[in-house]
Amino acid sequence: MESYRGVPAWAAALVGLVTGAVALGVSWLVAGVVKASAFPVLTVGDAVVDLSPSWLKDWAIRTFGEADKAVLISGVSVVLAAFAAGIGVLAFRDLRYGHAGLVVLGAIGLAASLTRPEAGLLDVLPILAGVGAGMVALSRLVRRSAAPGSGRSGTAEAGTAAPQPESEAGLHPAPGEEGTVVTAPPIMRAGDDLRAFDRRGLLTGLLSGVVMAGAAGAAGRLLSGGAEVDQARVGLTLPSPATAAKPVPAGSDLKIRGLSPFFTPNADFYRVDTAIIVPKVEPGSWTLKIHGMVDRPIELTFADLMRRPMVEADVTLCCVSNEVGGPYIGNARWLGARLADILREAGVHKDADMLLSTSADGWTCGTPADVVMDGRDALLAIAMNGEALPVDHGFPARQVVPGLYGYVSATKWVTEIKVTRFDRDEAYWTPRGWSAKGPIKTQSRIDLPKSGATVPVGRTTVAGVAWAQHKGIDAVEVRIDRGPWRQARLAEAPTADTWRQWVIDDWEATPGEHTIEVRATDATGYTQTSDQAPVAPDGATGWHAIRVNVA
Ligand SMILES: Nc1nc2c(c(=O)[nH]1)N[C@H]1C(S)=C(S)[C@@H](COP(=O)(O)O)O[C@H]1N2
Ligand SMILES: [Mo]
Repeated sequence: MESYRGVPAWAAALVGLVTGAVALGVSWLVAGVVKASAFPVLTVGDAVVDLSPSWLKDWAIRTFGEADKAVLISGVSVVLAAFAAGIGVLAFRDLRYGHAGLVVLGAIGLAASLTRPEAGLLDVLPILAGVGAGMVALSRLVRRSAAPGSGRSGTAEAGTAAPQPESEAGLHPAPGEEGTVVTAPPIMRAGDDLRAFDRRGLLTGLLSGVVMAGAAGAAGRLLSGGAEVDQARVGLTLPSPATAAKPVPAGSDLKIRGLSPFFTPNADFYRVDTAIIVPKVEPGSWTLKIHGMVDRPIELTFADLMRRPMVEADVTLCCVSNEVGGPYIGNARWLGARLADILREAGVHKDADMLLSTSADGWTCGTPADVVMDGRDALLAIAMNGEALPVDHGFPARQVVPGLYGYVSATKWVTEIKVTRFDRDEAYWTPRGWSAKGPIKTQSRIDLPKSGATVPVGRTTVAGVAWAQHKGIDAVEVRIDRGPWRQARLAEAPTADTWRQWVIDDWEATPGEHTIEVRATDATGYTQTSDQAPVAPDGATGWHAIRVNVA
């Protein structure tokens, strides 16, 4: 048994960390080479997302917003780093313990990878390679940093075969070893007993480990095909629409500073999904399978899709997780093929009521078939605001259905639509505490002034947006300090499928604290309820209210 007890804990922990980095780097490299469906660690993150209880996920989305994934990855990384450091410490007690630690890490990675819906057998390879590389790195690092026999640090030959502390114990006993007379402190001090701790060997070893890990990881990322997908996306020439969008009336954008613009630029468009790294789907190999309760299953290639008559439509997308007054809503001009036409070609059975769509990363979504077939602009979209779908927003193709929350309609990176029934199939969020069906609730939001802002005394503009997709907004009312409701002036909107801006420009703000509330009435005559409902299971209700300080 090899034991190197004279090595300080920080050095042992560093050895563990670099071992972990090498293992990861090599596994990423192999993932890139074999085109595995995901990178290890990120799969662990994915598994954490899927296994987390809904309250935790909801809390994370609420607390961290769009940074929720970064926070998750940081969390997984911190745990992993602590584990790796522990492996280093163990390895200096007995290399076999360190190796066992790596095997445990690999087993966690395997469990996470193989339980992913998109998992293939190939996903095993990166993890096996990573564990193997980690073992080699760990053995080498341990031996390099604990070279006995010199009496000085830094003289041991880097990368030489393992020193044998036992065999040399008579001459240069390793500190702390049973039966020796050396009384080395467990933590090294400079110039002190350096016989078992080769500082230079350790540092050069760590350095080469870091370089290897970085190079392997970077190569893996390159090989994973992301660059090709970006190229394909940028090189895409969009077909011109067979059906153009309804002209946007002149007054649709009030162009008030601080008010959400009528069209949300792609770069500012909210993003919600369960993907930790977004699927990079090459349009050349993308297909959409339509099967299940149909007369003729269909498989569309991207070229097939591009040849179909294109419909342009302005649709406001909204997330069910959007709190009253929240940011998870955006309006865009979409370009795509009409889903209903494609489904009609497949021949949907009369008793089918659900379209269960699946994304390239295995997420699923259940959309009521009648909604998609009722003539609204339900699209298989390829473009957003005049450019190919951004990768984050579903390149090369996604669903867009006006009037339904994103989790039941807006599948990004969509690759499959199974025509089925709600009483036979369940989509991703349904067993996680969200309603199987999710029509968008009529809502309104105050964009300015900002909540908590201090505004000057006198005439003050209050403005925001209101939405009731596919019904349309008929009125927006605002009240100050629970006084009488006043009608806001509504901006135009091309169709009932988008939000509408609204404004009050004659509020004479008086000094002090004021509460501003808003409520909308949709074209069915329904006025937003003041009852506050949480986002789960089917969307928040209540009036958006803000407080401002006038001074
Ligand atoms: N593949 C996939 N598509 C998805 C999701 C997802 O997690 N995975 N989330 C849905 C949800 S909950 C919403 S609100 C919309 C958000 O679309 P966006 O990110 O383009 O704004 O995408 C939908 N499509
Ligand atoms: Mo959502």
